[in-house]
Amino acid sequence: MVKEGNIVMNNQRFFVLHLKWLACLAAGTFLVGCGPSTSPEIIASEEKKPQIALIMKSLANEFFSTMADGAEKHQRANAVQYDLIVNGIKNETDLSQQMNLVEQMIAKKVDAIVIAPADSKALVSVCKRAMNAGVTVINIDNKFDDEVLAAEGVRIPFVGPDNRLGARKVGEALAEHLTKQSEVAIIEGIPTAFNGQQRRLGFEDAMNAVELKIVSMQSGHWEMDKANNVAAAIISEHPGLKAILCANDSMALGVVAAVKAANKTGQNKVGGFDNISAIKEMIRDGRVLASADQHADQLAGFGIEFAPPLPHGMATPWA
Ligand code: ALL
Repeated sequence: MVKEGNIVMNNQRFFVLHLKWLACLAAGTFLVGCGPSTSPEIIASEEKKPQIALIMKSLANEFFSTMADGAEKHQRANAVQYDLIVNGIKNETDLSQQMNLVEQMIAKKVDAIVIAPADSKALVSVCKRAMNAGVTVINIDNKFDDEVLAAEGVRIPFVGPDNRLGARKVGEALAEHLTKQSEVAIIEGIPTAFNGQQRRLGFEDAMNAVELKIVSMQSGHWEMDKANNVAAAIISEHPGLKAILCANDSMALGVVAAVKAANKTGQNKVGGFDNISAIKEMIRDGRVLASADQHADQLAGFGIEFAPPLPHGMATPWA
């Protein structure tokens, strides 16, 4: 697959990392191109257009509002080919609301569901119900758990980035500013999210590679306030702490505030993941050292293009 993510850093040194976008079947192993293609096949206007439902996580997180905007743009560029229904949940942990959304989309008889699951295990069975009802399911962003997919006997294609590699690159960027045995902390996402687990592993890879000391690893559940509380406690418990790596930028915002409240700006370096707009500003002024950009605006579009009810060859509204 083809689209790329970037690592962004402040202007002390700038480099771009090409994160791979992976598309694979649960049991399988193929990489598929989901990039721009040619000659759209136009569906005759009297035919019923496929209805695609995008089901995301917390719309309070800019990552998902950007994803929604990108998906709507993609639909406008392919308006003759499909209709889009955009759904999200209120907070990161509201699994039952996300399950309800899947049920509602089954009842609505949509043709395909493109889902960024809030949990890698809990949403599999409702997606299986959707498939049994004849709905195509495409998994984006946060991959479903392979063991649960196998236990349920379903194969669901996944489209998303290499989270471990992205996090490793963010960790390496931070590590360049630290010396051996410096104390660092990791703030994880929701522990049952596969992409959160991968990011934690990527941060650990980078820290271990240069012998930095991970003194604390705790979950901020993807949320700013929770990460703020967790970071405040870690900072006071570890006065020698040098850096905090965050599995997403919402949490990095909370950590930057905790660092400021402890008068440690500059002493505690911060890394994030997503490159949301508030973080771009902090990267410019050095409050955050690095973040990974996984192009939220394009991710849903690539998932939609992978949905079999649609003809191949859609217009991609981004260059
Ligand atoms: C992940 C996304 C984003 C986001 C996080 C919080 O699945 O990749 O990093 O910030 O969910 O919901």
